[in-house]
Amino acid sequence: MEEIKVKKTGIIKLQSIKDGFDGVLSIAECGRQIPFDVKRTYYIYNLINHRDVIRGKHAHKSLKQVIFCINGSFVLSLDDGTNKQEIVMDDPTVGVYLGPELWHTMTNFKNNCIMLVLASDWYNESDYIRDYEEFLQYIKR
Ligand code: T46
Repeated sequence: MEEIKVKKTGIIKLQSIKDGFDGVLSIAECGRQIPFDVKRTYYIYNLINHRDVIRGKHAHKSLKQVIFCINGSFVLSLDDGTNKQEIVMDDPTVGVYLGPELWHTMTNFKNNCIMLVLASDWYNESDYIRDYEEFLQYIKR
């Protein structure tokens, strides 16, 4: 995976145990690979590969997350307000840390893509910034 230039993010590589024809087991532990205690897990699936299919398009005020692509692939677009970068997510052993105040968008879902997200807190809509101009103002404050 390419080097990440955007701030408030980072690559998280999981330990994987390959078991020949019996598959692969990948491990994410809080306080080790995951830099926060996980309070919520969610996964997103049944995604169609169409240019109009887009998820994310928001930032969080304080939530920390790690996103994985555990099947298929998608493109994760990151924007810290200054730098922008696109990352192809296609390896179930590689996660991306999504820190607070990071605009993120997911597109280009292929091959029965499944996203798995580990989050530091329960769902709270007031933690979301869903308007890009508001995001730019928020990070300038
Ligand atoms: C994120 C990216 C990576 C809940 O009620 N509880 C939940 O835990 C979540 C995650 C969502 N929802 C509701 C809120 C919306 O009414 O489910 C609906 C769809 O959520 P949203 O449009 O935010 O989905 P995405 O894929 O754009 O974003 C999700 C997470 O919400 C977000 O925190 O960072 O995945």
